[in-house]
Amino acid sequence: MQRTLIIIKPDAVQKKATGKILDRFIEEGFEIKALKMLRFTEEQAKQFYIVHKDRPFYGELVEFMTSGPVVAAILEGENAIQRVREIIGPTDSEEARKVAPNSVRALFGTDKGKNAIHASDSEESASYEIPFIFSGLEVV
Ligand code: RTP
Ligand code: MG
Repeated sequence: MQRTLIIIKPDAVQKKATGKILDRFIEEGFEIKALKMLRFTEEQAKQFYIVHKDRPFYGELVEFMTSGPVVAAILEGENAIQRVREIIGPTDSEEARKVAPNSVRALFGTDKGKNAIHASDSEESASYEIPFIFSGLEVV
């Protein structure tokens, strides 16, 4: 069993897609081990995405992630990190609609910035991101 972090991004929360996205992961067999809505401060969003600090899109990403509430969850399942990445699809929602039309980003995202959902991409990122968002008391 493995745990991964997802964040339903401001665009998808605004579109009222939260329930549909969570339901998709439940139907795919994952168990929700923690769940909450929050709004990132600029400092928190910068720290969460610190690996991208030198990328040209960093400022835009921080602005987007602080633009409204998000919904974060810990999902548990067999090979969860890789399987969840497959279910969310490629970073760019426009590309996702071509190559993975049933993926979460194809269904609910707009483009390569506003792409509906984040998911940890490795064990290393999951072990940074999970305790960044959830305290031990919040995990069942
Ligand atoms: P995430 O971390 O959010 O799960 O996305 P990812 O692994 O698929 O993509 P990553 O390369 O880690 O990029 C993080 C987020 O930055 C925004 N982005 N914008 N405008 C752009 O060129 C661009 N590229 C990336 C997206 O919101 C992306 O999910
Ligand atoms: Mg990433």
